[in-house]
Amino acid sequence: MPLNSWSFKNAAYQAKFRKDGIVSAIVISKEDLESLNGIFEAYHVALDDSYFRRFHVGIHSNDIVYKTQLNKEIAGIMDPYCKELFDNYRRLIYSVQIKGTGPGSELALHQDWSVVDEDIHNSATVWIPLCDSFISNGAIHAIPGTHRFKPYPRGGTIAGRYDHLHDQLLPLMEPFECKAGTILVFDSSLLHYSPANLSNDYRVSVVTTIVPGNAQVIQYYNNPQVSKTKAEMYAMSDDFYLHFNNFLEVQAIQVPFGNKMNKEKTLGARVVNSTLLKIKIIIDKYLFFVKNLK
Ligand SMILES: O=C(O)CCC(=O)C(=O)O
Repeated sequence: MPLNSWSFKNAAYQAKFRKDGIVSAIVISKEDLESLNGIFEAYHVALDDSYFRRFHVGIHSNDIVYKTQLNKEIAGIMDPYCKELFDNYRRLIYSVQIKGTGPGSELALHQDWSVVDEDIHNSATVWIPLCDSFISNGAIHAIPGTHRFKPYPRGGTIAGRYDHLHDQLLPLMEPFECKAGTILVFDSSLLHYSPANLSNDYRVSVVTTIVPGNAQVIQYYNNPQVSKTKAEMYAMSDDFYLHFNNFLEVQAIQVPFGNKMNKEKTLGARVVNSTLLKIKIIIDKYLFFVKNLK
């Protein structure tokens, strides 16, 4: 684990997270689940049908009032659960994601963006499905253990190192089916994806990110005209996703905001050999097991 980590209060969750980088934790109450569903419905009545035929990410909205209100309302329900689960953490904003139905709803293999300097800190995505999440409606799949790989900068202007290996890595992906209201926590650097939702109903999830209590939130920015090998680091506020409204612009013209830090990070090379990567994943799992034998 990095030097400065948030942690689970529950030792068994913490040990599992160290090993796999993903933990299916507690399930929120039925009443709170109903409230979250009610909040989703209240804020999304006007969405047209196309939102329910693809994967929609709430923070991509440019509507700051919508994002601010949604964050506030979800916080009222979810913050007590975060307090119960985690130590030494701060959370970024809450939002929702809609996994529509049909082939356009797949979310291909990826790692989530870096939001802290992962040489010293770690961060995690906290994801709560508002209905049961199972394989045929696109359960999250992940390759446990891949959060231990050396971290490289990730972000909107940086091509994923592994994204093109989606098909080759599929056999190593494990499904994490969850009951409605389960709090699933996964390291931001974990390799994961969710297949297309082939059921008849869209699936909504609530999502946030947690970082260590005293970690600076950051974003990486790479302009290939300036450097092909380094990403610049920007200090961001905890609520930067509220103000970030150029997610969908062409990567290279995204304008960074926040305060440029006097720090650069070397970009990781695109991984070319999937067989070597698979062997590395298997050996790493074995070494972790051996090291932790008591
Ligand atoms: O909701 C899903 O199906 C996938 C979510 C995900 O991969 C993410 O939030 O990074």
